Amino acid sequence: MKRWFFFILLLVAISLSFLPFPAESQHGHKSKQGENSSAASGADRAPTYPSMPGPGKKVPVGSDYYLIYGFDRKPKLGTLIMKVEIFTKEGKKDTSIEVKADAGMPSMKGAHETGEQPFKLSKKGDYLLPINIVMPGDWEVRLTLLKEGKVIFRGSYQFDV
Ligand SMILES: [Cu+2]
Repeated sequence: MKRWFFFILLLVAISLSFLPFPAESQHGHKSKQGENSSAASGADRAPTYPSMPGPGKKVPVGSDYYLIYGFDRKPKLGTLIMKVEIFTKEGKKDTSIEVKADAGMPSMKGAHETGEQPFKLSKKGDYLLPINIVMPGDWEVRLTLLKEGKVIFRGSYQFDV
């Protein structure tokens, strides 16, 4: 009888010590899941724009295209025209892609972001967008390319004025 008593006591002690833990760990798991999902949706809201090779250089766009971008003049105060040319991997100019850009000052977030603006296609098949440089300092252009409504490329260019 004594052995049974100790055995039951042991079982009770074990279950008592274990019971609170699953409840706590479940709670902890739940809050972690919440953090994870909010971090994931945060990533959806703020896509990343890797730095592109400089103006005039080939920038790979997926495996099927590349682009070359440039400006009508050295960046300074006033209106700057950004030009983007898109080529197939065979080097043939392509005008089937939608090009957009947002420009702003990384050190003054929210101060003068232009918002995402669409480039206009010229007769020569160049994508053109005027960008207003409203103050000296650090600037960044964030480029987005879409094919059939889907983003196929994001890239950025940083420069000082
Ligand atoms: Cu500023």
